[in-house]
Amino acid sequence: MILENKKVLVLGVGLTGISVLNFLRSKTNNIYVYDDLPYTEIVEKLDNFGISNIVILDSKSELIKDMDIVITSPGFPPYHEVILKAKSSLIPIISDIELAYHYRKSSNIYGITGTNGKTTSTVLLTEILRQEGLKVESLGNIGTPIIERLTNCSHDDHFVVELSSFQLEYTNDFRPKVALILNITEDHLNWHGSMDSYIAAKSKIFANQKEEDLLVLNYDDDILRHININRKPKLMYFSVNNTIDEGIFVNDSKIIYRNEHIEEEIIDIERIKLPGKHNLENICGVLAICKYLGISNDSIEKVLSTFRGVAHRIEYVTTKNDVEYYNDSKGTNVESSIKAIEALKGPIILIAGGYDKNADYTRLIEALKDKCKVLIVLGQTKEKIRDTAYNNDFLNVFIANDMKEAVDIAHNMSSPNDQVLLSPACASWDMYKNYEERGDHFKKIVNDIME
Ligand code: UMA
Repeated sequence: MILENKKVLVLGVGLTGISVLNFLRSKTNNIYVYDDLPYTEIVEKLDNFGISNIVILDSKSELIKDMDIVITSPGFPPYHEVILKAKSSLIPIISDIELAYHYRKSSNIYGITGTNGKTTSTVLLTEILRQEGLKVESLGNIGTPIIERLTNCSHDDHFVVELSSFQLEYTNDFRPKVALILNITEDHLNWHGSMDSYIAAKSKIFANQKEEDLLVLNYDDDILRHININRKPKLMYFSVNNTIDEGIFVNDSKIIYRNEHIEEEIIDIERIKLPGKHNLENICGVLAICKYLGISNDSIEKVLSTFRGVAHRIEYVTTKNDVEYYNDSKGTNVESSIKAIEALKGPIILIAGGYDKNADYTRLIEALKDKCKVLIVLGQTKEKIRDTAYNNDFLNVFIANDMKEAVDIAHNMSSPNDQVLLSPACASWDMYKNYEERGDHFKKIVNDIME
């Protein structure tokens, strides 16, 4: 990809945009930027990162149609005015993933996507590869933009890249050595427009793979078992529900790897610290990659017997008086909170509620009925969740005015073997800057009470 002297428009001045702008400065002098933010805030952001000599465009600018290429940030939906303008002028639009791929210094790229479990799987694979002695880093949707690292490394560095459908949508040539799709369920349909487009975006992770590459798919996921694969990368399935002829599967509480030559036990699931069936799926997907890369069972065992997960995702906090505390502040929608409830053995005291995204909480209440003994609600949605609980005959509901009160109630209501779970099923923006701040606050309050 030749960018020299090309007119490049970068959309967004968030994590992605800033990393792309930094990279482009050595490639061309014709850099333009667009962001919905007010002009002064864009200038301030660019100043903060020492980025100058950039032309800031507004969405009505006639210059947009003269661009040679647009590099978009993942948050820009396809119906954004500027994206539509670029499309109607037939200007190529790519993501930072595509750009970084063209300028990569290493091809050891292991891409992970899926509706749920991407981050945990990305961190887990990174930890196992590191345990094996490889120089490895997690990049992408997890929070470190890919371009900063992939273009500035040695050829034997390894990169586990978490990929969102937004990022994959704008790739053309991107070809990871290994691609893993964990699952596909309905999500981001407002962005993609339809389930078919969402699946098509996810499928781009393997679209350019060749025979020597590996594609790992979840055999238990109907969509993935029937997904259309045109080119033929080596295919490996994983399954937690079925015994399969080739791949990774769970049998008799053991994770097994089987191919035409061997069948071996990798680990007894009793040894695994990460809770939940959904995490077992993530683990099996990651182990398929490990087997392909020839990683030793010793490294796998060492990591799986200690790895407790990623911060804010069913994160174990502490145990006091035989009551366990879990922080799942990343549970920002009903589906992910249901996953958290399913993951714990119970009885659960659930703390939920937060920013109102107009969701329906009926499914949440149905999921918690059998496992939760108490529901504590807070935030903007507290009455709405409480009323849904009442309407579905779950009556043990308490309203808390803030997180401290919620934890106090949970603490007072708990008895040995209970599990207190913060999994709000809502975004955090009514009370906090982001879900991390909310989760950190929860953990601090829990630890203070314990002291
Ligand atoms: N902006 C607009 N108009 C829009 C959308 C965004 O002007 O319609 C501007 C915003 O004003 C802001 C900038 O674009 O200045 C932000 O860009 P962005 O929303 O693309 O976010 P980044 O900061 O670049 O972060 C992105 C990912 N964000 C999204 O996909 C929404 C981060 O994933 C990712 O960590 C980062 O790139 C590095 O790769 C976050 C995420 O929520 C964690 N991802 C979604 C998810 O996991 O569900 C997909």
